[in-house]
Amino acid sequence: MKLLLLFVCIGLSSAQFNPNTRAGRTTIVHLFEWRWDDIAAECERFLGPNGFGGVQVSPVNDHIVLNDPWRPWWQRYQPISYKLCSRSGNEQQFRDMVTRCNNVGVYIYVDAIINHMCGQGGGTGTHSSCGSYFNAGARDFPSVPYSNWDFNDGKCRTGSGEIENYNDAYQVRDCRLVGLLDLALEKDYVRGKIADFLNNLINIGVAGFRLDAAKHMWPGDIKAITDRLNNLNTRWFPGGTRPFIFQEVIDLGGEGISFNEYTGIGRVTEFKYGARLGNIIRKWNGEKLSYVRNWGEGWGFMSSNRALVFVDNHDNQRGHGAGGASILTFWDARLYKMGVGFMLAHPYGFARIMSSFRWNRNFVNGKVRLSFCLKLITQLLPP
Ligand code: AAO
Repeated sequence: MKLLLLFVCIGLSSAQFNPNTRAGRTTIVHLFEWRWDDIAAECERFLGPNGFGGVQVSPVNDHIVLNDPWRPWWQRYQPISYKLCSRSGNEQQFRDMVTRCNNVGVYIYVDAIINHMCGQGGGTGTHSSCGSYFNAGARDFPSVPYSNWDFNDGKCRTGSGEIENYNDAYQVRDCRLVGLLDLALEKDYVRGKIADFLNNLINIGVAGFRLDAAKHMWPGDIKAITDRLNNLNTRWFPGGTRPFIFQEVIDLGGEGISFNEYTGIGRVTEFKYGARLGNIIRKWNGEKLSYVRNWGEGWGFMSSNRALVFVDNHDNQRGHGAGGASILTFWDARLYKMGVGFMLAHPYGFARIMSSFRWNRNFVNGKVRLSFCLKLITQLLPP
């Protein structure tokens, strides 16, 4: 009996590391900013027939709408409530996508923004993707509802209220990340609201979550929330299946927080993977492909069964987040294909590939780059 209980416990706790993909399907793809209708069609037309395991989708819930710069992609990382509407589609379209993708064995992983709400300078009004009223200055989000009691303002000890030093684990968890209103995740009430949001998605049929900004949440708080999550919907998954959890923790070494603090809860993004692979493929610092003989743990990466690996992500392919100049992206098409090919062929970690969009690099946040203007002027001038 004791042995049985032990197996049940191991099964329950280890399940969050399992991507829940169908047998033989070993990769998911991030369809960044894709619309729900398009993803549903893509699952049926291409991803299912070609053996993809699943799709990481952009944030699904109500978020701020910004005009300056005009509707940037990152507005979706500023929640206003947990209603399901965004430029990817409404709740009905989301449900339809999950059903159609699940039916062809391609599962859906939601990018969950649970560390914070919108930026503190987000203003007041109904400029949210669902048209919900909010007042960022007053910490008032009635559509959840959250009030000023539910944020970490009193707890952060930096003068600015912002993260000022990444070597201080308290700042990183209790202060604002780039001005984003930091939720008090130790509160039972806040944990409950987040668990309700994620459980709603689980009941609709999703297979797991990317936990955005996990490094900015205390591991104990994340665990308290994931422990409250339902098992997956038995219409598509065996009874007792736990949601897959992968946490965005940027640990390139040298900071106050280590990936190790999170590997007990779920998988963790291994940011060293893309950074080091970029060096090898670009042949920087004299690096060679022959050096990958011990690729993985031998390179100081986390255990393979804890790692979520990727060549680039939605941040570092466009100069946000971390990874550095070595990161391979579609801008270097040949090298990128080599990097992605290597990742798909190598058994280390659970792989995610990237499907994004091309943009004009001469425009930054809606403004024209100076170098582009100068180039244009010299081209227009008579020789
Ligand atoms: C926007 C505006 C801000 C404004 C804010 C609020 O850009 O100016 O203040 O709204 O109004 C995304 C965008 C942000 C955007 C945000 C909200 O990227 O630009 O802010 O939506 O709309 C840190 C976090 C990591 C985070 C990353 C971007 O740790 O969690 O910053 N990624 C996620 C998402 C991302 C999203 C958010 C979180 C927020 O993937 O899309 O933001 O929901 C160091 C630290 C890292 C830190 C980086 C960047 O990295 O280690 O933890 O990432 O700095 O600040 C070397 C080091 C490396 C270091 C790096 C950069 O490589 O080895 O460790 O240098 O210094």
